[in-house]
Amino acid sequence: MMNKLSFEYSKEVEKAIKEKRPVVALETTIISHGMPFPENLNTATNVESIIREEGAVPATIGIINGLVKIGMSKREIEMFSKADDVVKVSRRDIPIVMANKSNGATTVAGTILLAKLANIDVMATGGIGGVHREAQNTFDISADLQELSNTEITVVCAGPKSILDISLTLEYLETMGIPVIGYNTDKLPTFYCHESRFDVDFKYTKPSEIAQVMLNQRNLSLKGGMLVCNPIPYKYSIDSSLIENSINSSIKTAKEKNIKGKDLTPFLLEKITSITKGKTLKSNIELMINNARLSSKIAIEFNKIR
Ligand code: PSU
Ligand code: MN
Repeated sequence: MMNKLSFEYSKEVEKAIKEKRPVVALETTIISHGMPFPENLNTATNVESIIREEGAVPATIGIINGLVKIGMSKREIEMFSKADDVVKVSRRDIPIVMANKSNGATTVAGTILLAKLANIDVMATGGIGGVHREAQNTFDISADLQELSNTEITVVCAGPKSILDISLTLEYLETMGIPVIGYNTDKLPTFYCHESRFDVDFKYTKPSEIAQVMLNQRNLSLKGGMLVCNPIPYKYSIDSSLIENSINSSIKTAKEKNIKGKDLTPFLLEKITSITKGKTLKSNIELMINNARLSSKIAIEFNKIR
């Protein structure tokens, strides 16, 4: 199926959309810029299998040779997991990468924008981007937040990434009108950490309840989406006091090396993984898998009532 936007759908996703079955969108920045090989490839493959196992259809989104793919093939995902020339793509990069006929790995912002154009209602990621520490000076606020305020989609994550200023991120989410839902928790999870001292807006324990909130957003034409924060399983949760030093020293190194803009988040994730000898990478993999499961359940419930 090819529309005027020159999107290319995988057979599996095309069929699912035609048959009105639940679809979960997946990003590719986490593959190309968020995890090393081969963990990135294994995680991306496992996440897709889990979504199928749960009864939904995965649509891994990216741009290949300028063509937007809604549902990438195994080979394409493998290529993204190894190549070092795949551009990290947010809203502003999409038309450029398309025109240049190059390859682009979409962030949460880029993915939800494209997923919405393909009529997909749910997306799964690891940790949403947010307001960086010292953003008062750097202005570094992830485009993920603004995009989500403007896109009718539910993003399932393990909370904002621990590297961020969580308090400022919550303020920004409030300003932008994005509901912050805790799944089975009153306390906001923050990526590597099962919980923080911050409260979520509301706790839900059933995917069907979250689907109802989504439906209400639609019926009210609110135009924005919602953030569902699914805590990392206890077993893989890292106490914030144990990684705060690694985070701070990584931020310090980034500053010394003048790393900023879209390079900052990938740099920090890699640095923290190296300092913690892979402990945070293991957590990142497990929380992603956990989010794949929940996102499928929400997509299935929403599909029943939409
Ligand atoms: N979740 C992860 N790993 C990642 C990301 C999310 O577990 O690498 C990516 C997503 O693509 C998200 C991006 O949109 O990090 C945020 O980048 P930035 O801070 O530059 O907006
Ligand atoms: Mn940024």
